[in-house]
Amino acid sequence: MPLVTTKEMFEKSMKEGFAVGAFNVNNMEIIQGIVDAAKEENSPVILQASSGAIKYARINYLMKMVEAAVEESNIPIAIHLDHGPDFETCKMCIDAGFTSVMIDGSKYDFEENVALTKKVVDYAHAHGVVVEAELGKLAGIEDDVNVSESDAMYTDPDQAKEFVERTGCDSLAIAIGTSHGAYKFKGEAKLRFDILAKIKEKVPNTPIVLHGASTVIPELVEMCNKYGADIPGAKGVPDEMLHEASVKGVSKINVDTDLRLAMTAQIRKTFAEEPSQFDPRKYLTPARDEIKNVVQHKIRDVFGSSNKA
Ligand code: PGH
Ligand code: CA
Ligand code: ZN
Repeated sequence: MPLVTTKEMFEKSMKEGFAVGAFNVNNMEIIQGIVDAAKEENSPVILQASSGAIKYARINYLMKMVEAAVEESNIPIAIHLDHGPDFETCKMCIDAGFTSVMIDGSKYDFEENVALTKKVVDYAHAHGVVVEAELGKLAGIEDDVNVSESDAMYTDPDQAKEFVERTGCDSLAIAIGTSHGAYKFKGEAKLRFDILAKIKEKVPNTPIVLHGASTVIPELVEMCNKYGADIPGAKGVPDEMLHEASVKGVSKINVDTDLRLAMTAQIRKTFAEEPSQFDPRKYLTPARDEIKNVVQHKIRDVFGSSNKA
């Protein structure tokens, strides 16, 4: 199966009430771990690269590795730009063969966000590529953007309708209380499912995207800390809430932090337990296996996308 856009997987997700996992990639081991899990679960999957990941891995390497993953599998795989900061970055990815791009105009005011998103949509659609846009602001750190908690804003359902109509975007990232990174909640985790329901009412046919959706898996945080890390008080979105989101109309769930934790926990463990070992394959193999475990759990037990390929 060739690389696909997210169109069909999202249509199926809205009809059947599950979410597709979108996992951030920046090297070979991460791509292999994710795709091996999706293959075993016979699930569609979105591989996404931020502009930081593209700077790190270089766009040609990323594309070639994703193409290799596609050749080796017969599940639907989309390659998506995560948090495209401007038109030029979106255009670069479209020209390089990405099947989906996000233009993140959430840092601008409403009118500027509409204009920028519309410009990306026009170019993308002319090239058979779909566009995710964002309305509302998440707290926390994105690759290049740092939004303070007081600046975070829930998505306004009425604005969402106007935004989708005026931009023609294919999917919409919303803010309902999640944030990027390992420190999402100081107290209890809380998501505004009431706002999600209102948004679904206003734009019932637009796939909804949830960013900042890592669980910040406690066992992995513990393992990192046990082997020398200093990540105290980290907290994410519990599995039950993500499952609820996937049933209540979220079509795409973004995960980056959990993969970082998975990789780091296993590498730290090998370094601590086998200090005489210095073959990268010896610590990258368990790291890749842990990524696969994490992704497989999410697909099968939380997002509900097993056997939806
Ligand atoms: C994300 C990932 N990427 O766009 O939204 O969020 O930090 O919760 O993994 P996390
Ligand atoms: Ca944003
Ligand atoms: Zn995000």
